[in-house]
Amino acid sequence: MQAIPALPDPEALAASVSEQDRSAVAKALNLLDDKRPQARQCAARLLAKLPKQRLYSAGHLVGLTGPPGVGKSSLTAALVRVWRERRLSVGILAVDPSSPISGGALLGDRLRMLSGSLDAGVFIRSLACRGEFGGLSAEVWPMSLVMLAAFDIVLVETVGVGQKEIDVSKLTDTTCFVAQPASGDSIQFLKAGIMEIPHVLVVNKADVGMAARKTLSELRATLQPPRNAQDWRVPALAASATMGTGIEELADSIEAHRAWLLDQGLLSPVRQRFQAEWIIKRLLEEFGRFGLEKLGGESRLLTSLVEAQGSPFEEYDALRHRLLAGWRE
Ligand SMILES: Nc1nc2c(ncn2[C@@H]2O[C@H](COP(=O)(O)OP(=O)(O)OP(=O)(O)O)[C@@H](O)[C@H]2O)c(=O)[nH]1
Ligand SMILES: [Mg+2]
Repeated sequence: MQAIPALPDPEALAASVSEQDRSAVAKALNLLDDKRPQARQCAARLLAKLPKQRLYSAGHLVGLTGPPGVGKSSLTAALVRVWRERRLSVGILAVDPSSPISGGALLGDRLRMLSGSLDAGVFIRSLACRGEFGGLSAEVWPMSLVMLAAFDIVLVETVGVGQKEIDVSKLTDTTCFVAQPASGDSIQFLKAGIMEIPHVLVVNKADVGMAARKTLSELRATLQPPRNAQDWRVPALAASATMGTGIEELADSIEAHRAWLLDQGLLSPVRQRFQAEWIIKRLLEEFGRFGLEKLGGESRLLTSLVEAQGSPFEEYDALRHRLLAGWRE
């Protein structure tokens, strides 16, 4: 008979996560994946114990997305090297549509290859893309919060081919789209508004030469200049993960976007909004539109959740109880 894993003490686990204890982070992520009701309660307490300041006002949640094989994992490895040189710790969530095992292993290998070795300041977790939450697993948001408590930068790698449904831009402070040289798809998606405009655009495989330069200039031509002086100006860059060129600039652009968010006072509101949307999406999945109407309608719910102070599980469970209690009456 297989032993049922014992549940950890959420207070102690939260403290160890905040101290960047990698095995504690792994344990916390497993807990978020555990569907048993007691595990859910334990996870809710863990999330509630993580330092709020780190979860909502610090660190950097970076999304790296792009078509299959464009070089996202290679760029991640190259970026990790730059970030480690800058003394930043990095947690990576790799969302793999095919295999959670090979995806993580591949990324790990690439990181080892490019970064020499994986030091204690880098943590990788790969996730299967279960397709239940608009392509992204529902745990990605709470998992990102756990990682934010531990690491300076949390990078989420996802395969995205332009559709809004599998968009990481609803989960990360800064979304970086990686484009393939000589591929018109991303340009078409951008033009047609099928794809959310990313915060940073990068054409990888610049080492192929002409085709990469052409794609870069086409992308630049597609980008609209900002309407107001204080708006974010989306940079479009070229990089080569294998040659290691353009990586510092990419890291700089990603950091510049975070600085802009902070300067505009947007970092916390953006994260509160992701959390509110995450809660609403889960309520919608469980109770449908009718459930949302019972709770006062989506837009009112969004307004109140953006102001809410609780952890995602606490807020979700409170609303769920309100609904169920209302139905029992
Ligand atoms: N020439 C060239 N090849 C690259 C570059 N970056 C990555 N590649 C190659 O492109 C292939 C895919 O690289 P990955 O980093 O696995 O791409 P990915 O986007 O993570 O792929 P998936 O996760 O499977 O979608 C590999 O064979 C890499 O060696 C680059 O800068 N130049
Ligand atoms: Mg990859």
